[in-house]
Amino acid sequence: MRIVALAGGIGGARFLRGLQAAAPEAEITVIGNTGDDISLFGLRVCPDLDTVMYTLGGGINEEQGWGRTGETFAVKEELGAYGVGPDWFGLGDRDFATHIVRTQMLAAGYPLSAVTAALCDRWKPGVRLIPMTDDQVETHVVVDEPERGRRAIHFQEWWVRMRASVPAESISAVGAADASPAPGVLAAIEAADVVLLPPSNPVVSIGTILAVPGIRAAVAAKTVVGVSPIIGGAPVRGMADACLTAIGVETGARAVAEHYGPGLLDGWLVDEADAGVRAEGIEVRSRPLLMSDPDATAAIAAAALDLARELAARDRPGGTAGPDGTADTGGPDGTGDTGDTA
Ligand code: FO1
Repeated sequence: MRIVALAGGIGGARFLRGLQAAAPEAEITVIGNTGDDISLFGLRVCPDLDTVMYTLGGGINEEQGWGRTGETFAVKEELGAYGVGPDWFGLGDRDFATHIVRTQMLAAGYPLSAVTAALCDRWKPGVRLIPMTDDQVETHVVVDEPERGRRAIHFQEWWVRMRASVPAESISAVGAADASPAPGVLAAIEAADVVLLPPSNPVVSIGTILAVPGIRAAVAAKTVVGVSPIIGGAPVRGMADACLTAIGVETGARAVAEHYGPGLLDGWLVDEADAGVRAEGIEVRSRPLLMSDPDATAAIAAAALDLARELAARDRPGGTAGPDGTADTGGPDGTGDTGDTA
């Protein structure tokens, strides 16, 4: 079975670990968000790519969900001693090595997709991790603070230094409109049996990936199942509510489904707290969505795959979902015939 997942940072990476457990035989391609990328101290930092790579490769700081386990901060302290900032972004010594290797390879002319593949040669995440684009895209946020007035700042400054405490007047993926999908992205989507939208930030993670020309249309042509990052009107973690408010979308499981739209989403998993949610043209199912432990996460991923199989069978000419919702013809699991004899 071929699965493509669009992933952002912490929530997306944790979901992917559950997906691997739920579908150990599947060929999983992860299209990673690069809008969070930032240049610091002359180095290119790719938070969402690294979070997926470290989480699936076993090097993540589990409590934080980002950065390396067993980290030290001697370099950060020395930079501080020189008065060289910023000091609000916690780069550890081990993490610096990743950014040095990445920056060195980028400077040598390798595209980000090749750099990411090279870094993954070490970490062996068990998925193919491709950045959404090799072109530079950065999410910037316009804020208006009394003492400093209106200005655009990098997403990381808003997210990490300000904790999204200052309302974002607007959020834009700078460069996205002129970017091209990285090599392999469109082919992976087209070959996929199912595309999953993990419970990543729908605006600055999934939304940014979909903003790269060509990706949304390619995804929309497939069977797509998403997992709500909002439970009972609040984000499970992070500050997706601040991002949703910035684009005028209510912080709710239904509102996010409608934001993605029935043109994109075929299925949508919501938590039991949102069991009554309906969204026009989208098959909504409710189940526990808290990724409280690996087994719970694997069960969520399995439910997403089951829904995808059911919807793929329903949408296949001549295919019908059986009474228990299982596919009665060949489907994403790749078994059986297509059901038609033509
Ligand atoms: N998040 C924080 O809240 N504080 C940090 O100091 C911080 C440092 C950091 C360093 C490397 C990295 O890959 C991620 C880091 N993050 C930090 C998380 C990052 O801001 C978010 O993971 C994503 O950009 C949003 O998904």
